[in-house]
Amino acid sequence: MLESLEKIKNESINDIQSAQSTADCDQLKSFFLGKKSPLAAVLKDIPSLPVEQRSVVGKRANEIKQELSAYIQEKKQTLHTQQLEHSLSHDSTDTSLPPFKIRNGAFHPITSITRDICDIFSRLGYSVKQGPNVESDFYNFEALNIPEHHPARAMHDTFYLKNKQVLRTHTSPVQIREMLSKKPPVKIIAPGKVYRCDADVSHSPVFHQIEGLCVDKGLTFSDLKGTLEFFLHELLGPEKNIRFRSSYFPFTEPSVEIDVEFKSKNKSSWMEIMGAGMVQRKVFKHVNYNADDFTGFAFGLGIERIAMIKYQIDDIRLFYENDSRFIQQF
Ligand code: FA5
Repeated sequence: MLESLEKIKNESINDIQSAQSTADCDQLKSFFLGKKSPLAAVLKDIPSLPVEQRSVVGKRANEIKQELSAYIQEKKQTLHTQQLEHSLSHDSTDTSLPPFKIRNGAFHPITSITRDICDIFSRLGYSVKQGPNVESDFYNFEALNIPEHHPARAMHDTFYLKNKQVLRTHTSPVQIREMLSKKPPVKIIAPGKVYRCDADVSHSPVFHQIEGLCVDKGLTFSDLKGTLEFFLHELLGPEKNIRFRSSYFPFTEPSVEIDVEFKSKNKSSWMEIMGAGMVQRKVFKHVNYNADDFTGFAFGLGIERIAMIKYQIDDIRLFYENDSRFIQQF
């Protein structure tokens, strides 16, 4: 038995000597010292030896194990030093090259404006809610008083999915979700992406809106006007001219659209930024609110349009090109 132990040792040392890399050493270590190694097989057989041989063979087997382990470690260290010396003398680095410039990150203007808007409404007591981007026909249209075949569906260039589902065309479905889940009073804003089959310099197929809904006893159109005037002057500055135009939405009555003075390069005009109005009684019916006890106002604004006004950008597509030189300006 002692002879075969010495044979294992000599063969192992021969193999270790011919290892070419540190990875070879790792492989040899598990081969010679692992659970399935020839040495382990000897150790396993010790109980079957005559009693007087057991301690001699066991002692020698453990000594060989330690010797091989130290030998592999030494070989690995030698190879590691050789590899390092080789790469230092062969791989060259030009230390005279200028360092890479690390560019600072910046929030996308849509993100910072969304945060500013949420901040202003939080100060007015609104809480922030979210809804799914894939909506059912019920939440996106039906409950907002836009039944099938209603001409107002044509106002939304909708991406239809299977099973009467759509990519939401506005954030207004969050109004319905909130009212169905809670009794009045309600005071929420809901930022998020919306989708329409529409594209030019001021329209994008994916854009961002923020919905607002306030329901309570005795709210009037003056509350709507006061809230939105306060909000827009906080966001864009007190000197900014805004105007309310009467409009139509099936889910509000009366309805308005709000335009903000828009100066780009050397021309000045108006840009429509949001729709708003007093919540339609039929919408309250869908969510089981008593329209004789409660009134409410709602609004939905386009965040890109606000960013265009605030930063005097005249092409909405610039927001989505992910050019870091554009984003770093804000
Ligand atoms: C609506 O989406 C209504 N849900 C808003 C509303 C909510 C009215 C609550 C009443 C009560 P409208 O389709 O007009 O309305 O869109 C609202 C705003 O989103 C627009 O004023 C505009 O600022 C922005 N917007 C609309 N379409 C696009 C588009 N394709 N790209 C970028 N912004 C858009």
